[in-house]
Amino acid sequence: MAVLPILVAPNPVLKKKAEPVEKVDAEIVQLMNDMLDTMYDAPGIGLAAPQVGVSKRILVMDVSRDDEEAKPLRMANPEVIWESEELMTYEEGCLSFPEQYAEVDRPAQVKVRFLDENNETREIEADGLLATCVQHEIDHLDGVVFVDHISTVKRGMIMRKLKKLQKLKAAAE
Ligand code: GNR
Ligand code: NI
Repeated sequence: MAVLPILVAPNPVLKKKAEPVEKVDAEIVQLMNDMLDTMYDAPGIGLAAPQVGVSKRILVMDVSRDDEEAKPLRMANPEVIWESEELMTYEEGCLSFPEQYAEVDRPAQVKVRFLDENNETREIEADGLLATCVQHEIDHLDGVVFVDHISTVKRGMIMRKLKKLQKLKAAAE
């Protein structure tokens, strides 16, 4: 069990395109498990490796509700191989933008191909919250964050609020 520190924006690692994983070996699985510990601790429903300072194409998710059994997903090199024309609007948050939320439009359904924790290629079809979340996480692997999908004015407001909050937090330490 390892809870890793989560990077808060603005941070250059969050803006970088992450490197593909060559093979999902024991070291990568360990990182995926540490990322799940970090995500559950936060708590969040997804986490991408750049958010813990690792510029590799790895993400973890679990969108199960508190009253359901846990459904952790571990993905390396995920790719959207199909997306619906239909869009869905969701009020998104991000662990790298604490306490900030904004509505983002994304395809309502996607098919994603990835390497699982056994280094096997798998595909999933996602809709609802899972579709939103997996697109949010894959964005992180491309150096894209949810505020990149909203207006410049709204993004400016969020970045200002975030700076204020970080200042307050620093002063309280
Ligand atoms: O925990 C998270 N919740 C969330 C809510 C709506 C849309 C996307 C997300 S992902 C976020 C965790 C996170 O920052 N992942 O990168
Ligand atoms: Ni995020």
